[in-house]
Amino acid sequence: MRKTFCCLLLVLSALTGILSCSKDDSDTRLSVDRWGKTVVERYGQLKVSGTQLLNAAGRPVQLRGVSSFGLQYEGQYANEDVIRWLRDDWNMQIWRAAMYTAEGGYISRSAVKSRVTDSVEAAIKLGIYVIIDWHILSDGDPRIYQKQAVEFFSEMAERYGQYPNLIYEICNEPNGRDVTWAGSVKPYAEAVIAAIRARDPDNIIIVGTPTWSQDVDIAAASPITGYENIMYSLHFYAGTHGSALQRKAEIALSRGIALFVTECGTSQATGNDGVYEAETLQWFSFLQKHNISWINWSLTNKGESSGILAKGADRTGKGHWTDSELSQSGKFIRKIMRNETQIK
Ligand code: IDC
Repeated sequence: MRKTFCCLLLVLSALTGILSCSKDDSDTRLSVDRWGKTVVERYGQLKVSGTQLLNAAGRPVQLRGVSSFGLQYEGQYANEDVIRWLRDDWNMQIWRAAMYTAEGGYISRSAVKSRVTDSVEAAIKLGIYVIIDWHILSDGDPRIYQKQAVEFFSEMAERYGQYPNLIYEICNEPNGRDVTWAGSVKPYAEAVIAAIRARDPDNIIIVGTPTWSQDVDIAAASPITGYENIMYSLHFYAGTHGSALQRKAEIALSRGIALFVTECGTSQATGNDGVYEAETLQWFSFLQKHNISWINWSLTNKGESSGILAKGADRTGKGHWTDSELSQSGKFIRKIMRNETQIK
């Protein structure tokens, strides 16, 4: 009798094990689950509550993905083949279309916009999330091209606002001594957010923060009010930024704003040196602990150490790169995204 009881207990615990496993697999860290459901089919319309990014069912989610390189330089990868490959081989849940404004980007060459719309349309088809990144960099004050930003985001919101796949990142990295939160970034953000919200009531809008998207603590002291689903970007490069920046992130969280790491690198902030694997892993466990989504910079074969492709990798834009065409950083990040390296 006791034997039968024990057997029954064993069978029961095995069953609960199987059930809880399948529950975990169905809704975490997969671009497409074992039943063929894409991440957007499972999570649906994202929203923000306090410091947390939530799926439509109200459950906290962490997204992980890859950023394009500057689309004006290597726009050939912003296509369905490459994005599908990253979704299926890398388990990528979100793609960031980095459209520089200056440095030969949108302001002087508006045709680069088609690389953004190609990205968005591929992401919608493939059921992943996509960030439209207004990539200010050498033009450190977002107000310089505010008028163009309002026009651009109005058009994007009008065209794609009804799709839950879309996330807006309205100023990559504000920078410069005179570029403050109160004087530049916040008023710029309020203007662009108003234009987006007139056309898209709910998709997430991510606001850059001063000092190359590091001063999240300053933004948190005076956050944007009157709108739902606003997040703030935090950027790090593992060879340059460590515990001091994590401390700023913790202050921001304690003040109640939601953070999104829309760009991070395994190198130094130059995009080179490293790869700083141990430091990157430490950052990823910090982000996992706080349930903060992250996107890795970047898909390039330029030969810089932050890039995920090796220098000689195929440049035609067909994707399907072999292992030997990946850089050290690419191999490292791919394993993490495929859940082969556990983040503790
Ligand atoms: C870098 C590229 C590099 C390029 C430079 C200027 O990696 O090849 O020459 O831009 O166009 C950022 C920026 C991102 C930078 C990256 C590395 O958002 O555009 O890309 N970085 O320097 N912030 C911190 C680091």
